[in-house]
Amino acid sequence: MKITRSIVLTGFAALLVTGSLLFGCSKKSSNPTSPGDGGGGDTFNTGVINVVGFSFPHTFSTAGSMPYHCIPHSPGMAGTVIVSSSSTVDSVVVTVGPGGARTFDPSSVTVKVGGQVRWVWASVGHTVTSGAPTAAPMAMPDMPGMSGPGGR
Ligand SMILES: [Cu+2]
Repeated sequence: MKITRSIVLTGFAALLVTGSLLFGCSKKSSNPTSPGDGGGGDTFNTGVINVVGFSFPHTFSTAGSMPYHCIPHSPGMAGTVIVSSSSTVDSVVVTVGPGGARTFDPSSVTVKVGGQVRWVWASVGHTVTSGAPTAAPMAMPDMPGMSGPGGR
């Protein structure tokens, strides 16, 4: 039956995709070069994580303001890591999707140069991806008042 075979293959493909995303994550975090991140030293992309409690640490070696986002919920789900030579913060934890919300909490954190940010997933279906959010994957109307510089 053509239809049955199609369903089976689709399910199998979904398993393969899920598996490769999960197992590919640790590789990416230790070797943070992924296409589309625009290069530079502090790039990362976890892929979609579907495990509550998943933990992704990243050490920031370059001072500056580092935007990041969640690909499926871009551009609304985004945050910033400020890496500052005047900071003394060694490490900080950011909760991903607290209570199922499409947010990072806190959305802006500051660490010292060489400091570590650890993201912990509180709900599933999110990525932590370096870089500013670009266009939404699906066409969405512009959100007035959300495009200016954030007053944090
Ligand atoms: Cu998300």
